[in-house]
Amino acid sequence: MKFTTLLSIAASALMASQTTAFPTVKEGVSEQCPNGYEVRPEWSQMSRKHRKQYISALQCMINKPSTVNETQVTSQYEDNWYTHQFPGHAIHFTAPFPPWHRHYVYTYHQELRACGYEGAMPFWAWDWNSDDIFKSSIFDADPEVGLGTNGTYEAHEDGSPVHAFAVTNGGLANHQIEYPFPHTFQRNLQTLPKGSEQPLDRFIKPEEVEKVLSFDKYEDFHRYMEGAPPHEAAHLIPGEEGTMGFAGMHGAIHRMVGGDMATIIEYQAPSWCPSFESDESANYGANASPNDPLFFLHHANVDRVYAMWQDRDPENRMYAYGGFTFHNYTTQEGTGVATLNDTMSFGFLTDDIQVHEAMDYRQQYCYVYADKDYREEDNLIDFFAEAFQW
Ligand SMILES: [Cu+2]
Repeated sequence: MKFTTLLSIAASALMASQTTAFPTVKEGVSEQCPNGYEVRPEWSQMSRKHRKQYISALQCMINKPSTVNETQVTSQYEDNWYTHQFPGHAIHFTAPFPPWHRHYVYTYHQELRACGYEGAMPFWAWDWNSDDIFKSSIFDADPEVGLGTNGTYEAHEDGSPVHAFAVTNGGLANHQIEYPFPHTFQRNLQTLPKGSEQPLDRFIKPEEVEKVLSFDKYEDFHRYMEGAPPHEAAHLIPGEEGTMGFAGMHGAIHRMVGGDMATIIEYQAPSWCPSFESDESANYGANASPNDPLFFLHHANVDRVYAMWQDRDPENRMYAYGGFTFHNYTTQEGTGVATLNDTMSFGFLTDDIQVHEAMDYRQQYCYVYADKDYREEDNLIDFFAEAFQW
């Protein structure tokens, strides 16, 4: 392309950017949020600068020593995984699922900040990308600004895998997980993972989001959004009573991304692990899923759906809460009566909080979520960088 043509494109981009750039902090303040509300962007809306900082911050967390007082975990990056694993029965398929993960994602964002990331916590809007989910901009091989693509399957001559579904590109290429046993972090992207009768991308459509927002009762909302464990008849999920294979929008993403996100770990799993086969992509609990950085962008979107549900009827929904406090994975039954004053534990990662402290995301955490037309303000610099290959 001629240089003059590039210049004229650049000039029109400059004009366009003046109408499409948005501030990263929304106007308006409150007593609780004197600096305004951060706008959480979708990954595709982030500036190149922020995506680059995000990747460097992940590297920084990998290089920081563990602050969790446990011997098996060696880095701050793995502290996050460890913290999510141990209260598993209390935070999945139970009432605290939405607020616990809200505070967890917030804590992770603070860690990214301490590692030099200056932007707001991004999300992965699978509902905006549901026509072809694996074409989301989040799957990017770029070593500076990408989170990597699908894993690769490499086999020895006898057919046994070298690194089954190891992610070998992007900013976290070949990242080694130390615990519960050493492996390269993995992805096995498929819309029809083994064990599913129909493609799971049907659960992440905008119509599904619309449906979940229509439930008035908190328990109905959180159950439909989270989904049921695999092989469990979703007998408590509204509209799905007794049917098998209901994944929900949250569960569908875990299972479709596969690998660490679905807790499919190495081919040679230790004896105490449930038996895995390298071509399987079932979800046996997803507790090791924070090993994949996509986890936090996925859960930011889960939180966005929760925020949208609250905003539909703030008076009745902002502090709506109830259901079970414990899920028994063997009997698939819930026990315990959940209340707003229950304590949520984050192990050694951060202080315990009570449920009611994680309800009003705007006033308690000072953020809002971007709309589809939002762009971070320095996208113009991105444009020049791309046009002139800086
Ligand atoms: Cu979780």
